[in-house]
Amino acid sequence: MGKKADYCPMWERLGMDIEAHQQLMNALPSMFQEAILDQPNRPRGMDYFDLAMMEIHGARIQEIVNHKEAGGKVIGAFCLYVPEEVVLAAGAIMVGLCGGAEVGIAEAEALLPRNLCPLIKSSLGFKLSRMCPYFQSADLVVGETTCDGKKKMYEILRDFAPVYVMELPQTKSPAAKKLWFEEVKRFKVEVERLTGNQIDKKSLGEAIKFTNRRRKTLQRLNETRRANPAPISGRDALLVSMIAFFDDYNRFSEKASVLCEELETRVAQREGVADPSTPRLMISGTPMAAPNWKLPHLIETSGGVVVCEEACTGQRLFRELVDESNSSVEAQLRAISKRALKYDCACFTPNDDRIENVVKLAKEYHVNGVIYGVLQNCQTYSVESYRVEQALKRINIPMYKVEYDYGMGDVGQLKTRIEAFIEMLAR
Ligand code: BJ8
Repeated sequence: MGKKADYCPMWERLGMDIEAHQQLMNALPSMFQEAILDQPNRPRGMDYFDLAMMEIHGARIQEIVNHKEAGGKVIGAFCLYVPEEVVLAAGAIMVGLCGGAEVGIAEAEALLPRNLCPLIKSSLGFKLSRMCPYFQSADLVVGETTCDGKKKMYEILRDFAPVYVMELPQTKSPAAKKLWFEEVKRFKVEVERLTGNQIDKKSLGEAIKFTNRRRKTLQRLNETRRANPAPISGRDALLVSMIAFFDDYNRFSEKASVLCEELETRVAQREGVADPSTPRLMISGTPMAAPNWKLPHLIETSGGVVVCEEACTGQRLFRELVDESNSSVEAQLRAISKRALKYDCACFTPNDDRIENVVKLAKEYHVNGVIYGVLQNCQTYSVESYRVEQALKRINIPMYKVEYDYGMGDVGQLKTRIEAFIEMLAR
């Protein structure tokens, strides 16, 4: 390996708090080593994703800065509903801004109630503490009217960054679908204004193909996880999903395809990361934004293996494709809006789609149990756990609900409870 690049001048130009950021960078490698790199029998194809995570504030940011210096724009978002195809079609780079670490939470709690979901506090905290180069690079931050905490946080965020909010309906009625289609069109106009680039059917068609290609690769990867033994750990599969939110689309699809080939060979040879008798678990619930691999880490060091994530950092990220057959911008935007409204975030009501989908995934991935993970104070996912549990009971799959935050204080207690659940599954 060559000499490590010095990114400090770049971070300084982005207005980051270099000292505080350095402390974060010093802490991450040992966490990453313990949770990810120390796992036995990892696929070789993970090397790229390890490097991408280690360089997440380095090499990828350098590419983004180069893009900005060449006149390109960067758009950050916190939710899968924000149509990435529109951003790509205008030649901009899209990045995920959801915070998955305790970083900046103290700063955020000076402005937000303490009893708020850690993802919201961490997202604002990353901006306030000037420790996230993605936030610092963003020319526009796109919010959405999903949960109440996020909606109100965006009002505060406006004091610190340019914010644009999309109005997401919370039902799937014909009127709601119409509203969302109008919102997608309004977003296109905003992105064109920001970038100075017109979106036409060619650029939008290509963007749809790029994003679909990434989704299809992730679908292929996840297909392999139906096999027993599981060819890849839940932590590694989550790491791949996390990188998808930051990486260049083409490069990501290429590297993930290489990994898929290796996993398919493993499946054919019945080679896996855990003994075939290991209890197979699905994680269902709130997103696990980088570097929050707390739940899969706990599960996989407690005798289980994670084979599926029913979450935005899992199945929801790649499950639906956009129809590629449309030949006008209007029809393409309609297809983009239709795809998004097939998602089943817990902010929707009623949300039968999600309940049905959890059951379907539990069967398809042959899971023995479900860990329902909710970030503390997330009301929508917490309340919806009741219906999910009832549906799983009907197919005799036990579910265990855990609420957690980004700190380490609850790790011991969570581990004891998760171990007991997995032991019960193994009997
Ligand atoms: S589509 S899951 S990315 S909104 S965990 S901040 S819901 S209080 S993140 Fe999400 Fe879009 Fe839905 Fe997905 Fe609020 Fe709950 Fe916190 Fe959450």
